[in-house]
Amino acid sequence: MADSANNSTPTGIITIERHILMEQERFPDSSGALTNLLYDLALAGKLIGSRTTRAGLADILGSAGHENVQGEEVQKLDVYAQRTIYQLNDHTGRLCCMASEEEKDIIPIPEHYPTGDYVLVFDPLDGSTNIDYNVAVGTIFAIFRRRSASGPGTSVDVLQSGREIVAGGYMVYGSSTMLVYTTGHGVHGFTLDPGIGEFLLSHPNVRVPEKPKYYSVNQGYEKYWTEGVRRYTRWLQGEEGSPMSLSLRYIGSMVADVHRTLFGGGVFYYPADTRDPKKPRGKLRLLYEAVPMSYLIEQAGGYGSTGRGPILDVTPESLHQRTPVFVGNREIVEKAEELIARYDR
Ligand code: FBP
Repeated sequence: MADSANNSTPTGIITIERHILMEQERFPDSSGALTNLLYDLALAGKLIGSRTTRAGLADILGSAGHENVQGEEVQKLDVYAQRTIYQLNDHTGRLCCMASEEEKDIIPIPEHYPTGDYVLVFDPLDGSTNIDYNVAVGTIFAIFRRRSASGPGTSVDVLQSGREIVAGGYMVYGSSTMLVYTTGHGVHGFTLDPGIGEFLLSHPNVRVPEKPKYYSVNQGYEKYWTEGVRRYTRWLQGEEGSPMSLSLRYIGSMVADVHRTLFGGGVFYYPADTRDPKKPRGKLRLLYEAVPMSYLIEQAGGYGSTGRGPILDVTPESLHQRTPVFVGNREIVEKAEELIARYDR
């Protein structure tokens, strides 16, 4: 059996647990806390995944009847996903705090539980506007090492740039449930075998294909885009003397649109929207959407940009800070930066 230390593809049936353990071998002095944290996220993925597949049957569709800090209608499945991830991680002693798209403030570890060395930030259910239409949704997560010495975690521990990330990934609940993650040594994809309830390694060492296929954007907002973004879109469509002629695909769940970009090549972007002064920086959130997805794409040979520079270089000023997002094949994303720099002074 080949080991993962030299990044060669392990053979045989590789469960996520076995793979995470093999990754841990890279860090001889590791405490195993990160390993167990990733285990629990995989378990959360199985639990949430099983709910989404039965969504039409179980009383899990529709609104939970209140709004979240983003001003969005919270869906019942959002609540279930949020609670599941929180309850699997609040008592383990691995985390000093958490942060979620669904919670206004940093989520403390209950006082009667020990705190640990890691910070977990997550979007419990991404693409929630698609839940009722049986369209793929997902969970996105990023893990950082704490900065403060000990005790309850604070904003110092949470508001870290993407360069400090130690692990990132997502679960996509689509025609199958997949978990895709990285700890900085390549990107690996696992497919849930519902028959045995195990995530099995199905896509080792994922690389963004060199030949891009799709561009992915909500073109319904084109009238609100800047000149640079409009010209960029025409360039992707093969106009403006461009060698490109990509096909358009847009699901409206970032997880699903980035998953397709990671495996099919191309670019997913959600640019700044000049229509609503409240959304000068785009819609997607930096800490628990843009950073983990950029980290994954870059680990797979691609690039993640704000349109003006690397997303991983941005240090968040606030928990729910938004950012324009361009992720995909490096040269295609760099073209966005070039046209935005030229036309959107
Ligand atoms: P949440 O569902 O987690 O709030 O995420 C926001 C999101 O649904 C992304 O998944 C998706 O890329 C985007 O918003 C779709 O926005 P729009 O409907 O404006 O195209």
